[in-house]
This record gives sequence, C-alpha cells and structure tokens, in this order.
Amino acid sequence: MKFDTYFTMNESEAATYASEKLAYLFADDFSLSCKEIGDGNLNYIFKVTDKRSNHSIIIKQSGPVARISDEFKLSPDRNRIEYEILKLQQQFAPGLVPKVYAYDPIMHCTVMDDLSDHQIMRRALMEFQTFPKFAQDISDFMVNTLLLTSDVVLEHKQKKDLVRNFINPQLCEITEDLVYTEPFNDNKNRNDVFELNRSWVSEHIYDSLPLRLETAKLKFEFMNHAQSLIHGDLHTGSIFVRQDSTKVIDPEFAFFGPIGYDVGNVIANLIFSWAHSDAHQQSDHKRWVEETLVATVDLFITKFSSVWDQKVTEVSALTPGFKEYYLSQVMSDSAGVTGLELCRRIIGLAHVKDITSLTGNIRLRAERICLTAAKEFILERGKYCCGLDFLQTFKKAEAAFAREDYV
Ligand code: SR1
Ligand code: MG
Repeated sequence: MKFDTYFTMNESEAATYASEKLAYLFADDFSLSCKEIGDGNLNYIFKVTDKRSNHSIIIKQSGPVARISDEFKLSPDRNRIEYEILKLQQQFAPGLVPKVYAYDPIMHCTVMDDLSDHQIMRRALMEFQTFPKFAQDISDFMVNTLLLTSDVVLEHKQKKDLVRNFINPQLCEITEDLVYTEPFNDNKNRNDVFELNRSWVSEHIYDSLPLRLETAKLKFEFMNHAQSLIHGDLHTGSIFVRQDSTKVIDPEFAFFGPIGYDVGNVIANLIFSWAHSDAHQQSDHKRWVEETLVATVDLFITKFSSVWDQKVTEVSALTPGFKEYYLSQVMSDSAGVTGLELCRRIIGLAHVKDITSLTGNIRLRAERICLTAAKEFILERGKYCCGLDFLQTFKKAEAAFAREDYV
C-alpha cells in the first residue's frame, strides 16, 4: 500500500501504515497488531502494538464526517490543527500533553504516545477514583497555555499570525450550534432531552427569555473574542490521568477564543462528576470533587496572577488595575461557560456518561440540580471571584432539590 491518497483506515490498514511509515518508532524485528479504541464523537484512534516488545503508539485519523453523526461534514484538516497545537502546548505546558511523533497531511493522521498507563478521567471519576495532582496540573496547563498565548504576553503581530494559522471554522460552528444555540431554542435543533425532564426544561430553559439573552451575549463573546489559543473541548473525556500524572489530549477544537471557555469546561465537568457521585451516595468522592473544584479555580487565579507578574511586558496591560479587571472578565466568562456546558450536555445532542448512566428519578434529580445551577452561573456570572463562589451555587441547587422528593 502506498498511502498516497486519503482513505479512512481499518485496523489492518493502520497496522500496514505503521509498518510502512513508522518503522523507525519500533525495534528492528517488530511484529505489529492494531486495535481501534476510539470512543469519542469524531475520530478513529488506532493503538498499534509491537507484539515482541509490547511497545505501542497511537495513530489518530480524522474522517470526513463525525462518528456521532454523518450530518457533521468536517474537513480532515482538523488533524493538522491538532498536531500543531499539541506541539505548541508541549512548549508552553511541558509534560502535560502527549508527545507527538509525526503528522501525515495526506492520510490526515497524527502519531503520538500511547497513554494506556493512564485512564480517561471521566471513566475513572465514575469509578469514584481520586487524583491528588489534578488541580495543580490542570491549573498549570490552563494558565500556561492560555495566558502565554494572549496579547498581554505575545508580541501582537506574532499573535495575529497564530490567530490566522489556527482559524477553525467548522469545529467552531459545532460549538456555536451545540453549546450556544440549540440547548436554548426548542425549534430546529438536535436536542435530546430526558423524558422525565422534558416539561421542566421547556418551562425553565426554553421559556426563559433572560437566559436566551445572556446565552446570545456569550455566543458572540465566543465568536469574537480572540483572546488566547484555547483547547476548545476541555472536558474530562479529553484528559488522561494517573495518580502522578495528567495529560490533556484532543485539542482539535482549538482556536483563538475566550480563556473562560476552557476554565468553564473543566469546572462543569467536575460538577457532572459530583452529580454522579451524589446520585450514588458516594459522599467521600463528592467531597473530593468539591475540594478539587475549589482548588482548581483558586490555583488558576493565583497562578494566573503570578505568571502575569513574571511575563507581562505589554505597556497598557501593565497599567495598575488592569490585571484585576482582566482576571475578573475571565472569571465571569468561566462562570457563563460552566452554565452553558452544564446545559448542553443535558439538553443538547452530545451527552456525558456521568449523567446518562443514571436512570429514573435519580437522573431527573441530577439533571435538575445541574440545570438550576447552570442558570445561576449564566445569569449571575459577574459575581464569581473564587472557588467557593462556584461551590456555593451548586450546593444551593442541591439544597433546593431535597433527595426525598425525587427518590
Ligand atoms: C459533533 S461533535 C459533538 C461534541 O463532541 C466533541 O467532543 C465536542 O464536545 C462536541 O461538541
Ligand atoms: Mg474530543
């Protein structure tokens, strides 16, 4: 096989691809096997293993349509974006992303480290595992990849070159539709609402004009605020964890957008984990998630402020009071996005297993707590200054939905 014309590979073709194109990554006497292990919404993930040495690598290939639905026709060029971003993120946040070895612009695939010694964070959290380094690592990742790619640090023309290179219209369109538009509009959408919450969602979400107005404002903020090179899909399915290590994967939604988009995604997905542990009455795990969420926000703020003091040289950004103004905008955006992500994973097309694995009244309650908190995050986003502020909102929503009323 020549692999000089693009086609989507099956397992045996990916093994042949590795032996023809990637032999330098294996010992001389390799004998390869391959398994497709992807469970995401978009791409194919081939794990190629040398049966003799047990050494393995990952080949990630983009198809012309999304796996979740062929309604989404996508340029496989997203693979180039992912490769280039992973290399940049390795520079800004060393050790916190997988190492990449190669990119093939014909076959639209990227070759990277196999992280099989880690676990997908969402799955591990659903088993009530805890990860002591997570808050430190993810706050480092966010501060370093976000602040260091913004105009307050980068020379402005260099930053504009990066903006041009990482323009990502198709994947941004998915986010604009699935996160910002459809969950708040009950017509012409692909929403998938849990039967027992259908009328509640109509009354409290679709029929709320203030919510529609604030989400419209946030949508134009997402589309027009080229603040930093954001990951763009930083949920717990995009994070691999081990007790002593954290790796962020899947940055194909990356583009220059608002910093709060990444921060809000992390917070919302911790809240999904919290709701899952709450549903299973795992109070120790719930407490760990609460502490981790508060620590993540507070560490993000402290590190953002100290990296700002070390790295910012831009003359206007050095004006006294500007750092505090900038950070307060970031926190407000983060709260807004926390609410959006909570809504879209419950109402929209792409759900999360933390919630869909629940059934009956237990799921009804988990969804209502998340959606009630989501409304406050969006409508009152200006009030969030620290981790405890975030915690208080979903604890208040929890208190409003007393367990005995719903189980
Ligand atoms: C059509 S893609 C649906 C979702 O999966 C990705 O992981 C993103 O979160 C996207 O919104
Ligand atoms: Mg993904």
